[in-house]
Amino acid sequence: MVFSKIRHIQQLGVRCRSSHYVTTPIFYVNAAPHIGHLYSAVIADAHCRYHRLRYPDTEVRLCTGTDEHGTKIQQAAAAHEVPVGQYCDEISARYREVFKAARIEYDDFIRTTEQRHKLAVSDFWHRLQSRGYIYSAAYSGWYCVSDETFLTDSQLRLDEASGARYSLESGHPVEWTEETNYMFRLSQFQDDVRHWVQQEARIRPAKFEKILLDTLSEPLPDVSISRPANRVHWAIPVPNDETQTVYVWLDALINYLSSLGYPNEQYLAHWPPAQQVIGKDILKFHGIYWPAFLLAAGLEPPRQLHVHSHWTVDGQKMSKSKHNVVDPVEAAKQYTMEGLRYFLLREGVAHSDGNFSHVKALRILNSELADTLGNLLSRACAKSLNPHQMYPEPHVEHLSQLLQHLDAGKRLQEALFHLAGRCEQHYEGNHFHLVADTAIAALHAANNFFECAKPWELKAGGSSPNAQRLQTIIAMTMDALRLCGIVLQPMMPQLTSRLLDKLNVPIAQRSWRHLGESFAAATPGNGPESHQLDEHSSALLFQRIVEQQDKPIE
Ligand code: MET
Repeated sequence: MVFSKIRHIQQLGVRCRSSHYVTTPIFYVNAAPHIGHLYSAVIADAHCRYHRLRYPDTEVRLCTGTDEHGTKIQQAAAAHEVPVGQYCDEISARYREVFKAARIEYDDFIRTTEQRHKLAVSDFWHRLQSRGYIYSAAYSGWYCVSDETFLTDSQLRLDEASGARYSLESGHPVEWTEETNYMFRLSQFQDDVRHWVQQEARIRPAKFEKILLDTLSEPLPDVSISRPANRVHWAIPVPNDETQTVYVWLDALINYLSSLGYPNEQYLAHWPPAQQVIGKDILKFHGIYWPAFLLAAGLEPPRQLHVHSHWTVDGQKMSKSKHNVVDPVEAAKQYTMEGLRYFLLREGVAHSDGNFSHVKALRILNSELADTLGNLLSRACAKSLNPHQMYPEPHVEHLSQLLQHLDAGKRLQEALFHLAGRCEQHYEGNHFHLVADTAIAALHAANNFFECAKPWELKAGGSSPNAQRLQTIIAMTMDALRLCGIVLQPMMPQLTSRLLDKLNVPIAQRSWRHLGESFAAATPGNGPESHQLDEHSSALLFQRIVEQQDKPIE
């Protein structure tokens, strides 16, 4: 039925470009955003920016937003003595501010308190109900408010001394709950979900596929999908039963549909999501509940889940009680927002937790962005070597001389020659740290080439062989900067745009396609035509961060 709808829409001409729909989780508004939230958004944003550069004919769509219902939000608003609606508005706005500062280029920011979302939830509920997947039952179990989920005995830890129970995974307390709920027949989807999980590159990294398969090796219990309205009032009412409200996770997951306009058929132009970026703590909801809900509703589940790990701070878990939660706005004051984006993508790997340490951030940003990338641009733009402020063309004889007889020239050519291919491969797997490794290695090669070629021993100006050799060295250096600038755009959109502006590279020549076509060092004479640098842009890309005297270095 879904597929016949897709054909129908294609016939209407709605779907003219292929779509690549990417989502971040929608974030709970019970507290202000921290770097873990920003990290999810930065991954999704860098992925989408790469996709737009690499596949310009694809319509890339990125959605994010805030998750605003449930007990946890009710309690947080009460603790702050603010009406819950106002509380949601305030925190949701803070997410938008942080994402704006971090240049998260989203197409939609959805809030689950919006009317369009409520309509989608109601329609989805009807679908599940009319297909016979919902029933009402008395239910009792341990509910974890912080995780917003019921947990089974094997997911709990009992504190012998106090008799209290806690979620094994998150450490948060649980409470015994007995109520009448609507249940979803999750148990019927065991095989279908397993089949979905096992498809090639469905769950990445593979370690998380294994975790899901372990869960699926035990029989899946049916799951409660409503709560009594007198307990959880800040939620969407169950259609035709005002005594119950929709379980916050069912509500939240449906955002991925409502953001596309569901139940209006226009959503099919983008459905299913090409990639959903999630943190490992919400794997069960996206890797088991979500595909089951969709299959039950007759919709196609997502093509891929990209699961990332968490951040520790100086080796410790981030938590309010330890007062070590890193606020992205504060961190950006020290590192700049581009620096913070770079650090998160450079240091974070999907399969294991990253460590956020100030010392490491300083070391990486100073050595890679200031000393390696920034310094090379300043040197190539120095008035003493480049008095007319040009991005020159290489001279063919000098180019072949530098490439054939200078080892550092050969190494630079080699690094640039493989740059696009290697970075492409890394971007395809969201291995941003490897993209950075590859680009920084090419920039090291360019710095080394610059050192070995000794341009300061050559006299600028005129058309002497010396001046021509100097121009060639500058041309090759600027090519390295231009190519690395292009590949790093998804990770640092603003810093690279300043770099490419300074080099006066037209916007139309900053796409992935231009990496291969205009590689002067590998294809002599094929680089951009000699042109003036942009005098209005600064050659200072990234200022070294200097540790304040009074702040101890841990
Ligand atoms: N609000 C959830 C969280 O922050 C994610 C919901 S994604 C549908 O963990």
